Amino acid sequence: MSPEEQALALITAARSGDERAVARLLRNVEDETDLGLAAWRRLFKDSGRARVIGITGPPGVGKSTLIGRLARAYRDRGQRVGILAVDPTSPLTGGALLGDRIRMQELTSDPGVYIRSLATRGAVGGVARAAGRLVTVLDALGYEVVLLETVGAGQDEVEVAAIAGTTVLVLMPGQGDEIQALKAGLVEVADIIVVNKADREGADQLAAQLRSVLRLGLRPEDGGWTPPIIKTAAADGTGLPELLSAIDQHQEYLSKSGEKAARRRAALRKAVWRELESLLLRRLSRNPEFVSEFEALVGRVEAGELDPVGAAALLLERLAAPAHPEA
Ligand SMILES: Nc1nc2c(ncn2[C@@H]2O[C@H](COP(=O)(O)OP(=O)(O)OP(=O)(O)O)[C@@H](O)[C@H]2O)c(=O)[nH]1
Ligand SMILES: [Mg+2]
Repeated sequence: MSPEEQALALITAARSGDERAVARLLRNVEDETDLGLAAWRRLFKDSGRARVIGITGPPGVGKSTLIGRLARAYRDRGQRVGILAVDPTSPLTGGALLGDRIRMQELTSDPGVYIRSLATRGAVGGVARAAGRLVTVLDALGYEVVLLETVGAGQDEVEVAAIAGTTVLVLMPGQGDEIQALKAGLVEVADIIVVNKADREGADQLAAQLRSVLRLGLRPEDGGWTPPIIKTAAADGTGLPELLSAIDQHQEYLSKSGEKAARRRAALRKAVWRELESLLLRRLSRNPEFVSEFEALVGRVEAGELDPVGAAALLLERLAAPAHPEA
């Protein structure tokens, strides 16, 4: 069977509720196999329907606990839920992830919920790219809500946040996290800010602090939406109705303001650009004539005849006007 045929068979199985088919599909998409690529391309046109909610914040603030609560609430609304956890540190044996799994055990037995962890790739942008593709697949397979957990730290996380329609930044009192979050630029990508562990001391102070930070105009570019600050205790469910309604309101704002369409277009522009880059590089590196031209120019740079920019410009010129056109 060709990769396309295999992909089609897997998609059909996944749509009929075969969880192992879903897992195989996602694994192939993440690993960028030929099958995965074929599946992703086929599914792409059916995507764009799910509400994608990013849950980000420093380690240990309660993101997974909150996601468990949200997932249950969406299940109660009769929606299918996909959960992707981006594990920043350990590919397989991550303690945090293991903990998450145990906490999420009740959910894993529910066929309407699909949970998967996503190992971080080395390259910047690797996580964002893989996460984006997996979200597309879950979306197209009919998961109406996709919850994306990331530990807020680097550029990748900010990019992951861009995949989400609604980004929820989770903080907790007593860690000085708010300062770090500000530094990491996370407050700027947050559509909703949650002060979790509100059962602990300092939640009101943290909320007040954040409120004044927002009032100082950290988001001058964003006129239409002021991120609400919501206190929750994910452990017992306090504040969950408020969080759910804030997410609903933000989703409505996204649609009504045209922001949703604008974000989708920006994401698509980026996606096409990325694919163009990778396609171009792959084609060129497989073209023997180009490769020998390339090596020759590297030799001239080595000999001091050219600098790298000059060499690249020459390569580009020759691409536009091949030296040996096939007649
Ligand atoms: N007191 C209190 N503890 C909580 C609350 N929510 C979560 N916790 C606890 O905080 C710890 C961390 O919770 P997680 O949900 O794993 O936090 P996380 O942000 O997903 O952590 P990482 O994935 O490791 O970054 C666990 O022991 C939870 O039981 C809360 O509202 N109050
Ligand atoms: Mg977690």
